[in-house]
Amino acid sequence: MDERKVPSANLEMNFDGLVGPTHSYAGLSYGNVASARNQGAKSSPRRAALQGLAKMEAVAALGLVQGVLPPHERPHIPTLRAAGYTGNDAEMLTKVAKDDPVLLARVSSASAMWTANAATVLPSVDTRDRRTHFVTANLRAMFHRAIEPPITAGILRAIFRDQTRFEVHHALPSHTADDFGDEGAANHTRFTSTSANDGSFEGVHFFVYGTATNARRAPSKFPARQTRSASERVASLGGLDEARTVFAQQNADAIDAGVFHNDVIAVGNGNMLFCHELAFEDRAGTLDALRRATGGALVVAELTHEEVSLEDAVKSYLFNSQLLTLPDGSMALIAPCECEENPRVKAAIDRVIADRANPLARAIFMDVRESMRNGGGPACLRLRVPLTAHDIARVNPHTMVTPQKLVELRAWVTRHYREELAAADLADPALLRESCDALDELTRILDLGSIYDFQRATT
Ligand code: SUG
Repeated sequence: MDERKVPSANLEMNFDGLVGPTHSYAGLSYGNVASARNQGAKSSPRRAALQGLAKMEAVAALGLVQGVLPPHERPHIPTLRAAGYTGNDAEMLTKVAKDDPVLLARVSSASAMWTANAATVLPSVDTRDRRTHFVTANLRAMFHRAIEPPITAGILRAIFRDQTRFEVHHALPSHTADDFGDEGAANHTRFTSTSANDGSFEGVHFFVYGTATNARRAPSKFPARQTRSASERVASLGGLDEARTVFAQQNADAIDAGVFHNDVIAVGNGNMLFCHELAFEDRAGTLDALRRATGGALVVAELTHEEVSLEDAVKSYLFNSQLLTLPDGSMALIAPCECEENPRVKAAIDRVIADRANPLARAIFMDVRESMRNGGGPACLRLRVPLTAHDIARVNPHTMVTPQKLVELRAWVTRHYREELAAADLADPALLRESCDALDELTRILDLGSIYDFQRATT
């Protein structure tokens, strides 16, 4: 086996989504300003995937355990069939491109790359049955994302196979506009009482929602994607201790400014919360509740609107940085390179690093521009899985990023991915064939078995 030795310490794993071969800019996410701004631009699937791999390599080089989640099959032919399209694949693609190009863009989106929206992860130390629970997100707010959950659940089951240690739940049911809207870990943060963040330390679970039946206010322009009812169901599925669970409403004005998930305005890790003063509807009450739940351990680094405006925060995606605990117990911020280019944002990062009251010791700037143009920064691209040493040995080892795996994955991307993609290319049956060939090979590289519909089709 080529994989690295199983680490002996208890660890948090970061699983990044590998960008898929149909990565494109279709303006599909209302309320996500980058997605709207870049609608119709040409994309580079190859560059996007290589940028993602470089980020994985950088995190692994810090001494952390990095994993990878595969793309979903796109264009998603089963969704077209369910919508009444008939004939062979090429005929269906031609017809939908003519009739309904938006539907074609939706079933082609590579949005599964943003694995912070794949699921909410509840580590074994915090759950009633002492197993790690994954609650697959239903992503019901956007059509192109609402088709992700069944494939996501299948992928998670192929990685976390040992049911005595892991449970992968189906997505929450969602049948009307006001029931459980769940966007996964992007609206969930787990705090501990020190900078240690792995699955052996008890956590406080912080759920942030955009809307609730008794919400103080609602956004007036853009949709609130996460509902409080969904967050409560997620907590309940894991049997979390109520005394260690905090629910808070997102600031409605922030949603209207383009903060469509909490991870666009706040990031937490271990005992540190890094956020904007306009993150929560009830700022003081939320911070108090978190301080109480963590027994006073929480360290808050907060930026005022004066220091960094909401607009700059959304443009630079400062708070969509990964806040990581390094092996020496200090923390690093993996930030988008757009943050380094904005003098106000860069100055704010430098100020927080210089402040000895918090554990942040350094920032590393990464170029993930292809993903950023769709509103996906470093933190959107990863799902955190806090594990114990015992359980990390039960994770499918072929999904762990090693130097050798990186060589293999880079060669795979270079072999299969197009350098450039325009909207019209999504109807090209050759793109579908190329994608299926690539994904089929990837399931062997990552030892995932047959996770895709096209691999299981009998006709
Ligand atoms: O759901 N963008 C994604 C970005 C998700 C970011 N995730 C987190 N914040 N955790 C979304 O809005 C745009 C696709 C397009 O327009 O082609 C998109 O789906």
